[in-house]
Amino acid sequence: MTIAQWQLRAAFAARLSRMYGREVPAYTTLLDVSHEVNEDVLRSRGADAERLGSIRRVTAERHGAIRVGTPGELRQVARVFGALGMRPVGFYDLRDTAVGALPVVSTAFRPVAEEELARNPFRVFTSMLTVADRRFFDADLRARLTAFLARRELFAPELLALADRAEAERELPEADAELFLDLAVRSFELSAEPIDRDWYATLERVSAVAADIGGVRATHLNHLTPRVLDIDELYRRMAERGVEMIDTIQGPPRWEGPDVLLRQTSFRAIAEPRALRAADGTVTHGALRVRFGEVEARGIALTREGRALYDRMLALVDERAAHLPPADRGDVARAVWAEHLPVTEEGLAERGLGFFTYHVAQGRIRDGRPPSKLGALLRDGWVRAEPIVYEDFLPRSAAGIFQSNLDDTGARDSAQEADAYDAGRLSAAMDREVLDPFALYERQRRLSLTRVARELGLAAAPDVLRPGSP
Ligand code: OOG
Ligand code: NI
Repeated sequence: MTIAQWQLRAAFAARLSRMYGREVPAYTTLLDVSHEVNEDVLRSRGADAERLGSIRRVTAERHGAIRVGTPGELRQVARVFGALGMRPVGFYDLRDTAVGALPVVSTAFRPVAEEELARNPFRVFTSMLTVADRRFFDADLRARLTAFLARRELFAPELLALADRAEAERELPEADAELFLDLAVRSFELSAEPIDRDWYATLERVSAVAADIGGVRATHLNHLTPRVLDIDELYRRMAERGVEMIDTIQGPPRWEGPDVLLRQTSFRAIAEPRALRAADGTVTHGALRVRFGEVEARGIALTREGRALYDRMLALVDERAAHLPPADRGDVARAVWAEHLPVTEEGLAERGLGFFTYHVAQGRIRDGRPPSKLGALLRDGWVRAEPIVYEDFLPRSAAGIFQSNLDDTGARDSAQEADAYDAGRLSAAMDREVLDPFALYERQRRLSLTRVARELGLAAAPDVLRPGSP
């Protein structure tokens, strides 16, 4: 018996979920409430509830978040996720967002092919400490941090060897698969090893995130996030159960039009018992608040134009809400959205703001030859459009999720020059290309148009809709 790559990915996600449920019991509550909400939505909205993914996919869907210290560690993580058919997609710089400065840059590992996403869309938001950024770390701290990180080993050599094999062969024999999964899941458990209290505190003065990454000798899952079909309802029910949630739902507001991109919220980081070692060697039992539970609702992927509009709308909301109480922000956002964004999927497609795939409509009687233009094909019922779900993340929401769980914003010396971290630098560190999410959605759209042309016998694949095109 061999275990295929996608089965390894599904099994890894399921085991990680069981592990996190044991470590963070409130996560189990979050899962229970997510399931309840999803069932209720399915009952009340019927087939429409599955427009952005089958209930089977949505129920199993999770994203995790992990944090590593160095390019070398990132490269190893990429091998572990490579074994699971997950590739780095997107570059997120969290060092300068509107909601604060964090000493990390990130990418997300996920499957990219449509059929792989349908089998299991597990993804992991992965952040790397920007040790070389002088605004956060002065020369002395940088040297100590570099030495500390160089001495630790996050992944067993045996795990990495199995990972390379699984990636090359896209499967593993059952016994090897079992060993791989066991070692992989264990690499992300919270370590019981005592933490050097002074060293942790030194890094905490720069940023709690720096301490969480560089203050300990292992890595751990930071959170695991289920997907829910009604995040406002979930937020209400979690609060009802007495779980302390962060103040807001990040991302787009709730509004009357189609869901786009990603909405996320979380419960506050819980105090977890951790062993701390003092300078004199005595070990005491303290607690650290770093890990939490998050939940998300996914919407339609936006094109570059759509995304630019989203960013402009956010800036507009900031501007208009600046002098209002925080509770009014939602209403301001709804008003801005109503002014700028079409309220229907057709509107998003026609204005070139959202990504869709196109499919020959079945079972309708049509006369004559199909028109060549996409607008006419849709209007005359030859073709129907299906939204592409957003599979990625949002830098500002990510920073907001990080930030909302920190008590302290940390310290940064803005007089220093920022170090240039970009997608190319991450690609080089991993020796794997960080893929452009827009290009992936574009490819999916183009493939569907090529298929439509073939099935309808058109001379060429129709062009995508542009504002004002027939
Ligand atoms: C990652 C925070 C970002 C998301 O969903 O946007 C994130 C972290 O806290 O390590 O997971
Ligand atoms: Ni997350």
